[in-house]
Amino acid sequence: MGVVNTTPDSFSDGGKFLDPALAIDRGLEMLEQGADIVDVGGESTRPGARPVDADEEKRRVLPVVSALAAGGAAVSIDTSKPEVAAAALDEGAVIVNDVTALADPEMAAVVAGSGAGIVLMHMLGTPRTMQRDPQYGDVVAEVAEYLAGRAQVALDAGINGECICIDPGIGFGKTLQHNLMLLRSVPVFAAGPYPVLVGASRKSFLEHLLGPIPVEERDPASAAADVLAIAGGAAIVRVHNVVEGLRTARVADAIVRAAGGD
Ligand code: PMM
Repeated sequence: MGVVNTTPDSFSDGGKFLDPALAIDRGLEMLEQGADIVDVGGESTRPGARPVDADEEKRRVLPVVSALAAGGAAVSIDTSKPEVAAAALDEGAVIVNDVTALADPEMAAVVAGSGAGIVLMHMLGTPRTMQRDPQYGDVVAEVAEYLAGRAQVALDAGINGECICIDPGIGFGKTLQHNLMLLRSVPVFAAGPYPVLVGASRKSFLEHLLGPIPVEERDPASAAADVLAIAGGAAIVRVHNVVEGLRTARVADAIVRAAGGD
């Protein structure tokens, strides 16, 4: 899954693709580079980010979703607003990536009615508050239990189980230790009935480990996390650099699949 953020303030690509023409070019480039899914977002979820209203979000994302879908991409819309999701699905998006995991009940109805895929992500609190001293008793058990509960909400709303994907939400209300525990526990999440998505790309936990690194230099470190996520059973990795991300995924995947055969 390649990421295109049409926002002024996302931590990695904020401001780069605010012009829809540039965002479309970047998404089509990702498709050509081999991304299976292009994730389009119009509201930053970085720690401390302020919400944007639905009209502004739609203005940012809809031309991009429409052009990428017309260009043959499987587009996922990164939004927690049902109104934005519905409009993006009308423009050809096929997956809703909801970092609030259906917090707005209307979202479940939108997804159920459309037959789209849904990514249910775990977050503690909201983007404005989530990095203020996050606390868990057992982070892996709590995140797993939360995701199982949200998947049940999706099923109860009429969303097909085969359309559900879960995501532990790396960096969303987690300390470095929480992120590391979740990444090493991908097998726990992957043991359940739903495919697992992991978004570690360029996130600040890498800096917490390694010291300051410009975002565009974080891809090899991101790849280390992706390899282990894939070895743990992750089905989708969300990346900013599709060329490197795909090479990483293909090698990791080939090694995983070789296990047991000769
Ligand atoms: N991370 C970001 C945004 N959306 N969605 C999912 N499902 N998982 C993530 O880890 C995730 C996400 C923040 O990163 P960005 O600013 O690069 O989009």
